[in-house]
Amino acid sequence: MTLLSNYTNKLFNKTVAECTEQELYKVLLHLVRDKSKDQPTNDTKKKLYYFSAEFLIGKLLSNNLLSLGLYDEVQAELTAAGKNMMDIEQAENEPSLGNGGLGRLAACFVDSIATLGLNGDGVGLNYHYGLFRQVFKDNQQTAIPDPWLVGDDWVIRSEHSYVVPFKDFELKSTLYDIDVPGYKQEKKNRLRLFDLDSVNSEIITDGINFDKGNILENLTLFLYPDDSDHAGELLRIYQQYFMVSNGAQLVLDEAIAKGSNLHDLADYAIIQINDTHPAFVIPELIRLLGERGIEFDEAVKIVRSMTAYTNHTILAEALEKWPLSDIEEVAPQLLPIIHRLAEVVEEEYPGNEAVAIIDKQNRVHMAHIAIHFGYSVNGVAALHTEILKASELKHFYDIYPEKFNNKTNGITFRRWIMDANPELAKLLDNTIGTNWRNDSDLTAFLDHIDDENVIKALNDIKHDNKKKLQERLRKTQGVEINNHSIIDVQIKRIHEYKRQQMLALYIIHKYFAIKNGEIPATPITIIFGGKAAPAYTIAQDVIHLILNLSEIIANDPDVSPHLQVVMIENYNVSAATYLIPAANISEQISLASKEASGTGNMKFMLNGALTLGTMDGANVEIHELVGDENIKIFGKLSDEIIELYDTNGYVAKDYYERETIKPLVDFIVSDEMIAIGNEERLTRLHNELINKDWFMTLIDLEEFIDAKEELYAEYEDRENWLRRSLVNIAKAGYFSSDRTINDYNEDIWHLEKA
Ligand code: NBG
Repeated sequence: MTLLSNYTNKLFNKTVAECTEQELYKVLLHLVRDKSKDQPTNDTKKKLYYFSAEFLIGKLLSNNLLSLGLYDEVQAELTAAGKNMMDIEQAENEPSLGNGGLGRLAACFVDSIATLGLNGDGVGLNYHYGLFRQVFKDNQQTAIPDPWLVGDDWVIRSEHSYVVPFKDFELKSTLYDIDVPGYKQEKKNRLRLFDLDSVNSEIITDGINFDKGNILENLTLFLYPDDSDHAGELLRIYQQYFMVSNGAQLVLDEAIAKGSNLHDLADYAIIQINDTHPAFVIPELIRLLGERGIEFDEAVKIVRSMTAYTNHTILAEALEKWPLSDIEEVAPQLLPIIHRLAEVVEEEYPGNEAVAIIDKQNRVHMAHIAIHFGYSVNGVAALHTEILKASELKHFYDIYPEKFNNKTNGITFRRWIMDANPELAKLLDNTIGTNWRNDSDLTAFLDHIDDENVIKALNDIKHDNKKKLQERLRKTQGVEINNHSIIDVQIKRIHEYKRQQMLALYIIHKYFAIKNGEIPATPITIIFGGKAAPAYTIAQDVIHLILNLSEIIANDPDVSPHLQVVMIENYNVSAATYLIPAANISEQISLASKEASGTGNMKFMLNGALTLGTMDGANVEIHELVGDENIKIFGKLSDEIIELYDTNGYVAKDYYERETIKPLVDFIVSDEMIAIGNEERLTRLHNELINKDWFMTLIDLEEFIDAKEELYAEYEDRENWLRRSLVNIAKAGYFSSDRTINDYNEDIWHLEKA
């Protein structure tokens, strides 16, 4: 009996060939789960706990097959039985435990931590319906629940349970685990997700609405529930406190089990706080240590030597500030501790309001707690860390320069090349050998820049990937793309600073040009994907604009053969694994200074797309690695932008009045657009761009248009394009999350390797 037929026989009494795709998915799920169940967990003395509100892990089947070394054998058996892994994967629900960059980064990190043989678990919540599932209706985004927990899957209920005290009641948690096998590792780690048995989906009505006051039934329904009203704000605090109290109890339990007397807790545990959402873990740990007999001062010292904070954005919305009165309503037991922490800071830095824990409006600054009472603060790309030091967190850098460090983000090569682009992975094996699979070093690929066969292979692989994408879009969205077109992609959360609206304005420009008889040499397909937060109106207006443009162009026979606009519905990790390997152009066009790092930019680079970007986030480092010729940079620099904010120097209207820009912006409210769209949304967006434009769409628009035209023209020299693509791939090794995690470990965690 073979590996698979053993299971197909046992589970369905069929041969591999007789099983349906659904059945084969079950078979592989059981196979992988059995294998990883048998693996021991990492058990070195000191352990890392990566606390995060989200883990955007993506489908697990292929990735775990790869890690466990089963992929090739399974693939061969499936092929022999006339089955195809991609079809089988369709049966897997994508876990809905994350939303954006920070969540995807956390997923790459747990993969790399396990792969490097480090002892480290992720700690978070088991959301039943994720953020939401995005559905387009009337060219607008609507949100419905995204049920992904279907019983027989990767999430395994454990025996662990803790009691979390709230003001009016106590909640008893249930811990669920997802195994995280490292690539070719004997030992595994886990994702520890806390949940509540009483949560009840029946309270959801009308999209993703529910009674926000009903904590017993709503606590882990959704990630980032709408917090635009008071009840929503409290719910966020309930979630955060539930996560960290459970997590802290887990940390203490595990340390004690390994022999800690708690005075030496820092020898057993390190907590990495992923953005501010888990920052309550600091007062909570102090409280729990107090309950176990450790005096406040000592508890502060302990916590100060075992917690570290990562900042993921300079946007104010992510530096959470909770009113003291809210915390009092949810977890009043934290208040005395927070007040004492505030006093400690006041004693240490008297009168320094900029670094106070509690501000004049009685709000608690979560980032301030994390910075004062942790030992490390890191940004996620070189430029971002410099901006933190020089402006956003300058007051902290002045007092704690030694705490600040940079950890440029990374991506796991298991998912983003081995799994997403197996043909490219094979080409690398054949040209530079297979070591890159372990050490992520791709530089030897540069030696093949003049090898015609390699260049041709790169071309063929890209084209194959375009065909796969075409097939997927046909199946999932009923959209037909041209697999001979330039594939130009912007995928990420919809946010004004990321400037999807600028790309939309470019599309209008191109639409006019084609109408005017300027036909592109190669047809162009521009693809967007991303969700807009339900309470973020302008972001939804941008989606509306894109969907309208897509319709107008599709219905215009003069333009549609040359230009197509597609917006992916419910963009997620699986969609990304199809889009990125097929892309020629990677749109990284945020307003300089605003994108902390980006990680999509790294995935595109690794898969041979050329970046069209501003000098922002990790684009700066990509530029440095590949050189001017292999990236297209445009737009204002971050210093100029920061200066403009400081001096209120940007006036959108001045740009709008330019004759190159006005017609593009005005097309948003043209008769043609209004005829198919929602007038209120379109007028609001038009108005916003002219009168406010907080993220300066118009400042870079002309340069952006020129850069795009140049890049499209350069695509016509296909050989040179492919050589540039090769350089991007060869230089992408630096962006392996294994490198990032190694850096975290050497500078912050100091865990021993298994
Ligand atoms: C995001 C930033 C990205 C960055 C990721 C991971 C949040 C709050 N921030 O630029 O916007 O790449 O974090 O660090 O998701």
